[in-house]
Amino acid sequence: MKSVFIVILILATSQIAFADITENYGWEDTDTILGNYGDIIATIATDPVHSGSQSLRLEDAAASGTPQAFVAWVVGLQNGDEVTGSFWRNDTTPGAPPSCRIWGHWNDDPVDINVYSGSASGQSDYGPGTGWDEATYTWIAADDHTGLVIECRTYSSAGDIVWIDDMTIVAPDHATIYIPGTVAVENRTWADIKAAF
Ligand SMILES: [Ca+2]
Repeated sequence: MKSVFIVILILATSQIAFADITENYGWEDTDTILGNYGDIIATIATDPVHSGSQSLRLEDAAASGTPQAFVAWVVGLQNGDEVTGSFWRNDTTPGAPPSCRIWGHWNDDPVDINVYSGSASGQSDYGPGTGWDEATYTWIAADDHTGLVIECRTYSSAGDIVWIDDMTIVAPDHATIYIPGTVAVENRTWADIKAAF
């Protein structure tokens, strides 16, 4: 009888440990991204869309390098935590830019999205380039990192445009997931971009 209670206790504890929270965003509102690194112009589009009536349009505006649009931010992570991110991307140029990938970097400051605490790696494939496909990646928190910024990286020339839609972020329930519209985040570059409109 005692062992039965222990098994039940272990099951109950593991369920608590693996309880997840999920946030979805389909760019059906006016909010675009949480921030950026490198020059990237983020606007709401109405064509193409994966579902609903709007998507996110990302235009590479960087003279060189790979600009990043910060589309989600997870804070309160502990070592071993799993975070899965996905979004649908529209790419109609097989094997050639424009392309995009879901990627991430650690951010150990829970109040400043612009802090960079090292690469967290991301998706390796650029997708088939035949329309909408789902980009996804799972990160495992390690080395005492407490936050993860999830990016859409665009490749690879100024003027390249990609669209993304229907993002889903899953994280342990002791963490907090920020998606566009849930936190007011600005940095100078983003402010400059907005001022240009
Ligand atoms: Ca949508």
